[in-house]
Amino acid sequence: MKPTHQLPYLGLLLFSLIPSQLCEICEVSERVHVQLDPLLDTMIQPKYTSVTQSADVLLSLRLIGIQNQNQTIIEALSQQVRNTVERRGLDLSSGQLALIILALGACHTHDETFIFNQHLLGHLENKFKAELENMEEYDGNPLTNYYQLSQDVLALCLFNRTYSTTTVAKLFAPENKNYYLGGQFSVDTGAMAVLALTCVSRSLKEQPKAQEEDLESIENHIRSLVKMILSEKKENGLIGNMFSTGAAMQALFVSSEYYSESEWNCQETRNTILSEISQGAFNIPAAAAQILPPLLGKTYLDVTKDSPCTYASGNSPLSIPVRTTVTPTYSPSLISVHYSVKINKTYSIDVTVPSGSVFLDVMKEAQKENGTLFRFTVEQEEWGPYITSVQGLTANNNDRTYWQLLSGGKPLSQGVGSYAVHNGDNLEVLWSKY
Ligand code: CBY
Repeated sequence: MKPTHQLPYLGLLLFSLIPSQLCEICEVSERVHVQLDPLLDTMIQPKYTSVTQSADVLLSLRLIGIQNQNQTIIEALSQQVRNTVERRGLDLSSGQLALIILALGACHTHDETFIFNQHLLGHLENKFKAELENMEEYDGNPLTNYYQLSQDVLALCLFNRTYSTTTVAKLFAPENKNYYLGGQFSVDTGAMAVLALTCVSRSLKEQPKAQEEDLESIENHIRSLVKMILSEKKENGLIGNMFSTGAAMQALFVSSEYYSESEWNCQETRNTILSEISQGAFNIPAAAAQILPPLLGKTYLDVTKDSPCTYASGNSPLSIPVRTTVTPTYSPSLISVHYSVKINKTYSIDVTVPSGSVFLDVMKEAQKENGTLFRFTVEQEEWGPYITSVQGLTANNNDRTYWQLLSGGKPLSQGVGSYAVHNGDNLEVLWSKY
């Protein structure tokens, strides 16, 4: 009799072990930690070009837990992030502020006092409110996007601030158009939403009088979003594209009760990512910082865990490699590419640039040759330069317009600062709606 009685408890125990087990199975083993060195090398930059780059890197390093001898690096990053807040004040988008809070709040350090003294969570509540007001005024379009709204809810939830769970349940319904960018389900966005909703559902369950209806609808949203994320899995294991796979892995780690083991081969995903790393694919700080935590089994939900962040397997944290500077010794040859600006009409030009140039160099060269047709403006974002206007026509979130980048008619999965152009490329910037 006895063993049968215990079975349900055993089942429960095993069930509660699933999420952490899944991370451990997929974690990069200590033996191959050197394969992560290129990421750490990319993340540590002498100068970060956007306000959130240093926050992204700080959050990532704190989550994975690095060796004590590297603490000065962490301290310098934290100082930079705090300076940003003091310099920029409220002139940050909601998601940027949320990311900064996650980075400063990670691992319970003295930075928590800074969050408190500067009332950062109160400011975030206001910014989240402003996003909702904008949605009411502009046909459901937020000031920023749903990736950032998810970051907002995640930060508010992790730091136990007030927000309406009914609003969250309504806002994050899987059929909402904001999960789609250019008609395509955005894996990054869906994954960040799963992290936020998981935090909300876990904290609802802890409350004595759970709001059953909200909880049920939030759990249904998580289930649907996980399905949508898994349906973007490619043959090689990537989910969406290379740059959304890290967020997708985090989402799948925290939601393992919503899919079966056969639906995701985590090792395959990890191995493809490791091989991409060895080919230099994650060569900008944001890309490196976002892929590192899930490779070590960490997620953004670990930010406020009780135990301070230490490396998942206990005793051997990563250390930052000594920078190897590579000085190019070759003199570049010239390549020629075709470049067009498309609005209703197409404006084209052939330009010559040194080999090794990126999309932005082509745009600059075209602008030099014809400052009317090819003039453009650019802003520094987390992932590098972002084109805000061409020929004076400016992207606008309220009407979901932007300048889309294409090569050979296909949308690029890299920005203007990182896409390396090839001889004979047919590059386009296309006035589009997402
Ligand atoms: N982060 C954000 O607010 C951005 C959220 C994000 C989903 C983001 C991808 C994912 C991430 N991890 O940060 C996102 N992109 C969004 C929301 C957008 C839209 C921005 C406008 C808005 N409403 O806020 C928009 C306009 C649809 C968009 N991205 C455009 C583009 C193109 C930029 C072209 C330009 N004008 O300069 C581009 C190049 C796609 C194209 N072919 O035109 C693009 N994005 C790309 C490639 C990317 C990926 C970058 C990968 C890389 N190696 O550089 C991306 C990671 C990201 C940044 N976009 Co958007 C998605 C991917 O490929 N997985 C939070 C905040 C705190 O920083």
